[in-house]
Amino acid sequence: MSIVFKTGYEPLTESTAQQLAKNLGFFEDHSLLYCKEIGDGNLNLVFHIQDEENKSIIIKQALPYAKVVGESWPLTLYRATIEGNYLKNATTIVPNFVPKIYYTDEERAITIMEDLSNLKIARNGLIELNHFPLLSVHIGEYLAKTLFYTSDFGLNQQEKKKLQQKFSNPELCKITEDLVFTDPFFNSDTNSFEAELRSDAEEIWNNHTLKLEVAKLKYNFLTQGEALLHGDLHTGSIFVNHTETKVIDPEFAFFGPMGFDIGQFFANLLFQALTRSLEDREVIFTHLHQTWETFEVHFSELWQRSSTEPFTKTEGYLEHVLQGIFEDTIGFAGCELIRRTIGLAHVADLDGIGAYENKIRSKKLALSLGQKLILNQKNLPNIIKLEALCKHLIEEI
Ligand code: SR1
Ligand code: MG
Repeated sequence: MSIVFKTGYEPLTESTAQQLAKNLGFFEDHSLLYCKEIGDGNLNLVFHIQDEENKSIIIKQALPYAKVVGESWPLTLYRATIEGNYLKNATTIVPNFVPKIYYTDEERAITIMEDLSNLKIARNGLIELNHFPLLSVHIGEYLAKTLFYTSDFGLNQQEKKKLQQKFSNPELCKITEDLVFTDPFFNSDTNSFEAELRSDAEEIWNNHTLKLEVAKLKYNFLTQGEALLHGDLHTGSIFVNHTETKVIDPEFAFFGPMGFDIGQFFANLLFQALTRSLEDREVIFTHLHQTWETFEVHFSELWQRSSTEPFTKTEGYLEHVLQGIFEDTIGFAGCELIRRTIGLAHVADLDGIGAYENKIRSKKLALSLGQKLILNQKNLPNIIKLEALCKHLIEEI
């Protein structure tokens, strides 16, 4: 199938991206530019453009199909507008944790933003055992502020409903509904896994109790518009170094359950916990603790100080809300662990493991942990219990 483009939309090439950057005044006409397409994600084109004085920008363009599958999977260009709107909103809440946005063009599905190539994609850095001491403190604060200030607690409830309309994102939500919450739990064509994992996958497909819990989590994702989510907050959506953390790629943004963003981040940290040696594992558990603690501290502080909802003064309400978010986080993390292991769009934390036996062992661990999290959302009241469960599993398998 070949794609017919709407007027005004044309996928950029390295050459047209440079020309566009000049036309928009980012560089002089006579500048000598270096441009490279560096997109390594599943969906978009990303151009890095730099002049001879090292001034640089990023041009990101949505493609009208899912790059990871090909033109047979058409996909709305409107996701670029969603992404731009999310980043503009986040700039007002957490300016230090998102890239600067210089320009957006809805028709061409383009976002021009700050070049973050002095930072590293968190997933790659963690795989290389780099230390990012502030990663989890920053993400905990990012989560608390972005979720609180777009929820019915931190935003005028009429304004929240209006904002919700702006972030209606059905096509991208459907990807998550299918790829995270449905396909991995059935014998679906989109799944992909090694032959050695077939019995583990079949166990999942035949586990009625597990599927009932996944159905409930999916329903939660479909119906609970608690706050504006990033919607795809895995470690590939985070740039980081020793001092800075920047969240990118919010094209899946929509109003959903708060625990989804936290759960995705948790799951992608857990891939590291499952694949590292004993001594390198501890730092990951520290990240998990720090993420939740920082989230809880900031969220509670905002609740006391800036809430617009009269019932937030009612004793026990905050604890009830936090407990609900934590339980959701655990369940959503479980789905993400399973999905990245046997579903579509795997992670380098697992697929990049060189020794085949280790890779299969780690994947079995991820599947087992994923199931345990889904089945024990209510029996894992805190990170200490989650950590104990992971350690027990790693020793067992
Ligand atoms: C077809 S898109 C596959 C995945 O890539 C994105 O990063 C999301 O995680 C999505 O599920
Ligand atoms: Mg992405």
